[in-house]
Amino acid sequence: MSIELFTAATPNGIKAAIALEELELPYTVQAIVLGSRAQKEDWFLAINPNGRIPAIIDHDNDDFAVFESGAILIYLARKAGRLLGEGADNESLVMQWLMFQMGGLGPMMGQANVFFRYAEEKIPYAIDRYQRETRRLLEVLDRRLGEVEYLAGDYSIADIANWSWARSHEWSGVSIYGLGHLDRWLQAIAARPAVQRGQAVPDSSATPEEKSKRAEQVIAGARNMLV
Ligand SMILES: N[C@@H](CCC(=O)N[C@@H](CS)C(=O)NCC(=O)O)C(=O)O
Repeated sequence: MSIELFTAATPNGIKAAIALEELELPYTVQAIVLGSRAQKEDWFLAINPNGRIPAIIDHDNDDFAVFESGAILIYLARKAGRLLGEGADNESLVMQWLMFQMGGLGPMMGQANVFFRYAEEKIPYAIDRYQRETRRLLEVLDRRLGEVEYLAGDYSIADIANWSWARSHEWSGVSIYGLGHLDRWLQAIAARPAVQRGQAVPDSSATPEEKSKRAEQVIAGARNMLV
């Protein structure tokens, strides 16, 4: 009995896998092919009514299902009793920076990806709007990381959530030039073995050819998803 993770190799998807790895919780993976719209099928909507990944089923807890990546991270951290901040104030700091990602960085980078990378019609106003907002949010992270080692002081699920998005700034067409604290933090988290294992779930394309093929598939899949 363990946790069943429904996921794909996207920023929200790897968040859950990284948390499971960091928290050393046993899990199995069901890879969801987003481009084929498996996430919109009835069996999946019964697990996540929003029809998106990630989602989990906890088979140790009466098959309790959880959707929304932020809620998944909180659920897993509570289950393992780690990475959630100790004491009310520290837990609040973790929540603040987790919500910052869920309500800000994720949605803005997601829209930057749509208009800059996936949409066939290139709309300069929309591209500029979401890229500028992404850069602004990355600057907020940089300032914070100039004061503390990790977003909530100690390493937590807030770092996992923000890192999973911030690491792919190039895919959104946003530079982190001049953001040295952010760069330091990006590299420190990338070096963690659990993060390396989690970010390779559900697949890890090794060669540059495979990676470039995967990028093309992601764009084609995203266009199919956006119809
Ligand atoms: N707020 C949700 C967003 C989930 C989400 O947007 N997932 C994307 C992948 S990163 C997805 O499943 N896209 C497929 C679709 O839109 O059909 C969360 O954080 O879990």
